[in-house]
Amino acid sequence: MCAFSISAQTTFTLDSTELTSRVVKDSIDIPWEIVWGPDDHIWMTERFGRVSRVNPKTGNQQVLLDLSGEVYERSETGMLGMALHPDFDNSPHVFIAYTYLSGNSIRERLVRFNYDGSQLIAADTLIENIIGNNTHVGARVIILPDNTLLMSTGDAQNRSLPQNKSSVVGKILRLNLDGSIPTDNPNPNSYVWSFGHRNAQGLWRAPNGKIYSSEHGPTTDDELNIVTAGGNFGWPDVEGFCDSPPENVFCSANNVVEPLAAWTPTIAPSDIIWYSHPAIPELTDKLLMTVLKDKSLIAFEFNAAGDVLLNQTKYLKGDGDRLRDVCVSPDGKIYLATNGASWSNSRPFSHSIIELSNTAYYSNDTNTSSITVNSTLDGIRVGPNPVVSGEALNLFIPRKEIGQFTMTDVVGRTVLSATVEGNTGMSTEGLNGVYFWKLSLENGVAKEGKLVIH
Ligand SMILES: [Ca+2]
Ligand SMILES: [Ca+2]
Ligand SMILES: [Ca+2]
Repeated sequence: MCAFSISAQTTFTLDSTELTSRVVKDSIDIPWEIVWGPDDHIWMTERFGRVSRVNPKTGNQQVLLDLSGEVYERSETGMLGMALHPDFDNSPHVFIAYTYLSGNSIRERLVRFNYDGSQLIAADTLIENIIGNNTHVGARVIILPDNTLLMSTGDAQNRSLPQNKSSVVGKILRLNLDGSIPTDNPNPNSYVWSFGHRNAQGLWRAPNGKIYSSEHGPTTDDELNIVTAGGNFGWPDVEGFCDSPPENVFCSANNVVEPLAAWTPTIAPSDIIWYSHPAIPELTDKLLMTVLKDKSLIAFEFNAAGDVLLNQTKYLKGDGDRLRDVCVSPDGKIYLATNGASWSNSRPFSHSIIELSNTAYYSNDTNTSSITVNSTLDGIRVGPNPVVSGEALNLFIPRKEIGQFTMTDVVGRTVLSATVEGNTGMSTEGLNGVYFWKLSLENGVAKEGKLVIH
């Protein structure tokens, strides 16, 4: 454990690594989602209805979209989850979930915007009219490697809908990126991918291939789950584990998926993200979860398959604010969005984005010289990073230019070498570990970086 303060630059120690915390930006309304963009900026939603790019070095905020006149914001609702298209150079799409009023009814929709380089424009509504409430509206959005999208919806304080598979309430939904229903959904006519959810506000697909969710319980039993196609996660008949006589009856009759972990008293878990980078060894290859009520960051360690939770360690527990959201830069710095001191105290424009970094790691030349800069200035990107061994490594090369791609292992042996033209997929079959790549275009532009395959 450590002393952690968000009010100023400070240093503190995890188990043995000294981290520096720095306020990237303060006086934010209520940041709900932060994601690291391919432009090396933090993309942020603020609940009252704005989307911005925040420069992580200067804190400068560029507003890309202001829907505050349309977004309905009370209590837990507003402009919430956001995901960027994984091939942003060619498909600059931003997917955002937010609540709105239809007559007097609170509803939720998922909208796809286009980024024109300075604003979000030309919205396409992918799904709407999802029943909402002032609380329990889920709204976490992630994109999977198969270019489908998962979105959580809350139970909207309605206990009859999460077990009703014909309703999209209390579910995890799966959509194609154009809003159509994937033909391999459990029911090819339904967005519903898993059901029996109360209010999942964390979703992440880990390099081990598992998709994890965090979920708010009632007065007991917050949960960490592995979500699976067609799975029944129990709510409202089951809270946490199947561990009471009526729950046992329901669980065996309905094949309920139990959580990996449950918390009583509740801690209020929010965003989750996998941390692969070596910069902060205590967190490397662990799932991180920001926690609101308990004001902490929990790191989960799993077995290689990702289906057995080996241990969990709580960090940052101190006198800080509630931690709503997290993103990670490609060079291994962690960014946290804070949400005030208490649930009812939302005090607009008093919230922050905090950077945590292991400064000693970056003062080591061999580390800094090999950090991937995901700049889009020259249009070259190589990713994802990390990439799962056996899955495609994508080279994004503008204007069908021709280049030479090479990749070496840590002792300098060449493991991949090819002449490439335009966007190209490379196989990572048989590779596992840390590698260094270089891509040289015929026009003289060259770029290099570090890649983790596992
Ligand atoms: Ca996030
Ligand atoms: Ca459950
Ligand atoms: Ca239970």
